[in-house]
Amino acid sequence: MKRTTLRVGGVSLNAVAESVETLESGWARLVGETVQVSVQDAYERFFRHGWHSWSLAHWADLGSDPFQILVPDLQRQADDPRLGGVEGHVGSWVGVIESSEGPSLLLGALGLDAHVEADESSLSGRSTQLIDWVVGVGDSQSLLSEYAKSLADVFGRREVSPAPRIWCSWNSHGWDIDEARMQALASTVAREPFDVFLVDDGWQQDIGDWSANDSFPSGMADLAAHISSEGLTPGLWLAPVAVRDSMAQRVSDLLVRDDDGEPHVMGHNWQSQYHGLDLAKPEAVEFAAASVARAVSWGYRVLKLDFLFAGAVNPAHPSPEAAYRSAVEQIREAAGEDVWLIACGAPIVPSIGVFDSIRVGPDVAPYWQNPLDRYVQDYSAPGMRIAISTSLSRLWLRSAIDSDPDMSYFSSVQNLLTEDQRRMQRNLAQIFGVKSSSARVGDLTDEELSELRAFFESSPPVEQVDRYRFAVNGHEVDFSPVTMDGVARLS
Ligand code: 9PG
Repeated sequence: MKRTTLRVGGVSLNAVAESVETLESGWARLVGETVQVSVQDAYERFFRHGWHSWSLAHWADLGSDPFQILVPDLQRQADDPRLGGVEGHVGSWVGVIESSEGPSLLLGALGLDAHVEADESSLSGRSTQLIDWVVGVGDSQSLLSEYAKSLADVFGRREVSPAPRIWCSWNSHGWDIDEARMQALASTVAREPFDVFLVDDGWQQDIGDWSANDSFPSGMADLAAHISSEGLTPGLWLAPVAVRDSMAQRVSDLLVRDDDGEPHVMGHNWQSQYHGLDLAKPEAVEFAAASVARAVSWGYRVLKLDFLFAGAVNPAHPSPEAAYRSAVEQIREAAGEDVWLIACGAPIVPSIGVFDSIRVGPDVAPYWQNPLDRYVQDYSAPGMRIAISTSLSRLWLRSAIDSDPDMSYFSSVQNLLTEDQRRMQRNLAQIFGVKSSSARVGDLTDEELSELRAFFESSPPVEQVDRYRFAVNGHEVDFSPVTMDGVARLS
């Protein structure tokens, strides 16, 4: 372990690492399992980056306590469970500290598993492996974009083709889907500017049994053929590494287990607890890859792979992310290069280079904030405000991977959001350039329909004015009143 003083971006830093090197780009590279950079001055804010799609990303106040989920059981599926007991300001892979005067300081890992902890004058990184870290000084947003480019250099970047415009069944129909309804909807959706018709959760026998249930009597290949015949690309949702309790017996040997031998609980959903595949086991990876390959063989060309974090949690392994990474590489191979793979509920960095796009926030919802959030403080739960805020905090990630801020709403029916709130989310989707909707297109008013068409048919010029202000098609959009910056509790 070496202590060195170095200058990065005109600022003197103390660094602790196995080795330290300043780069021509003006950045520094550290190597180590645990590293630290510290400065003389005191900083005020910390960019806290959550572990997976639904985990919180925001600027925290270093002078206040960090955001804490109040119900420990919810922590399981909200963020990196390894951070459950940690009290300080800590995030995954990258951290930035910022003050009102002077440049910001970034420490970012170029490895698969890493955390960055902050106090007012230092950033400390730790990984389970000897990995590279980058250190930069400058404007926060540029630092984060540069960090994302370094991630893409290390983990790859999928060839950039415009993200398909997706219609998805989830936010309008939920689990209430069946073959006849999906077929009828495909005809309606085909008349609008969508590329993909995606059948979300509800078609499968069970979480872990990826065959059609009784509501899809002709089978999923038949539905894919129908969707194609309407001129749309068939898309399908699956959670290939999650296993509902009811399925645990059938794949018993493949599950992550606790010390007591019981299958580890990854979270609660589908009116049950669910487990995860132990992706360190080749047979578990084969099982997941086979589920994906089967969906492709049915004719689906867009796959939304969800609850992926359940393949990257394993209390018995120091770096379950490494197993996750090699598993998703095999899943990509099984799917083929030309299938558009969407990662959801996915650990961010280990998904880069494998997936075509990744969800970067929790689910949108037809309400701003769930009143229950006050009691549980779950920042990963569905809600429009948190979805907008966390997604926007990850805008820089686009330099590595297409980033998806979830569905846009167009109707006021069964929707508690104000028109302004809906418009704000649609502007966000235009800024990201990754667009989808679950709209009941057949029920929209003429005006709503023309808004939907304008949204999907245009890619308006976007200019970033400052961190939270943009000009979208010349109109100012200001997200600053809704961000979760400095928010440590939902009220
Ligand atoms: C289908 C949905 C949709 C949605 C996904 C995901 O319990 N939970 O914490 C929880 C989080 C997210 C979630 C469902 C449950 O939504 O993001 O788009 O595909 O699954 O079930």
